[in-house]
Amino acid sequence: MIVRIITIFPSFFASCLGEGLLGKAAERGVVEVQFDDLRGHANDAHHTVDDAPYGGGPGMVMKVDVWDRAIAAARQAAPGARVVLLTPQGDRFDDAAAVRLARESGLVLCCGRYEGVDERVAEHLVDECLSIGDYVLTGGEAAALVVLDAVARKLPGVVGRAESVETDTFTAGLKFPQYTRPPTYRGWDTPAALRSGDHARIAAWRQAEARRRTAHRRPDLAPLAAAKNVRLVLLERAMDEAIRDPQSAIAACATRAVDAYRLARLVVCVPDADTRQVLRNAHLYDVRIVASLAQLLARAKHETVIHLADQPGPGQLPLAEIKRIIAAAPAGITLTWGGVAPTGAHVAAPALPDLADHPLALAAWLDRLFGV
Ligand code: 6GU
Repeated sequence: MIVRIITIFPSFFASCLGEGLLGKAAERGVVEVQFDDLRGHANDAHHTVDDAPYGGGPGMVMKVDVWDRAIAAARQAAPGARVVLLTPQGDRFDDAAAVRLARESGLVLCCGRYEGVDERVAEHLVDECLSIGDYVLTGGEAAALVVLDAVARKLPGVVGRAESVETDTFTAGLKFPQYTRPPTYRGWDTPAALRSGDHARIAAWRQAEARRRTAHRRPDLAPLAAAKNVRLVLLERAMDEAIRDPQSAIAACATRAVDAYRLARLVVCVPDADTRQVLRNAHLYDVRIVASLAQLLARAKHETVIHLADQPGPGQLPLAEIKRIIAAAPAGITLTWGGVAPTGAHVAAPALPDLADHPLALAAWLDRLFGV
């Protein structure tokens, strides 16, 4: 990936790019970082890049024509690259944005300075504006470095084990705590579970700690973390309608919900073999197609199964209880909808009792469970 940084302070980046993972990534050619000094695009003897703001006020504003020339040169040097202006006025840069930008063939990071950049740069010249958080930096350089680091570690071959990236904080809520030798230091112990050598116990401890921590420190991320282990299974009745009409509200609602709440997967149960084949050939949904729920669960012994009920009935649990069950589940969670409750499943009371089996009821459930 080519990353071109347009800045009035190219030397700001020198030491960071020689060190650590970023340095290695550059060495191996996974990222090629280019610098362009914005002053080189000024058209006067003083290399002026800024001017007083229209309407008055303190400070200076970076000039649109200078940025125009610099960005045009960047687009020529890195064709197809995504051009980003770093500004506290931008959209929030987060882990999902890092994943998205890592798919680009190139990035142009435009570092704003002073009180701001002429608005026409944001409006007409760049592809998007990003901010790294709710605070004001003296310039976009530190932000560009943050973006470059976060994007680079999503590229294959930058972080040693792909697993480290998958278990990153934020992809799955906050991370579990880590310890290394000695086992006890000044009376501070390493948790016994981690020294047990029992892999299942270790995994369970880590998952529980990660969830507890996320819920406590970052409740805003908790639903996202919870949703990661959840697959949504549409049972026969839901599929009947979806098969009859692939544009049905059910199919659309389910596929979009899986994306929106970042559930692990959408699975559909289709008992009829011919219909299964038709669905597979049609590539209608980005889903797993199985003959029955039993087949799906046969390979997931520790799965917690929760059925979202269509009709009010005995033994159903309220939302708060279902949330607790999801938070405490030792392994993955299978949510079923659109049919008869599987034996042994926890049954959640209908989200919208009056709408019974309407797709809106499914949407309401998912939003209450996993909406932020
Ligand atoms: Cl991208 N630039 C500046 N100057 N300040 C910021 C920022 C960017 N993100 C947060 N604060």
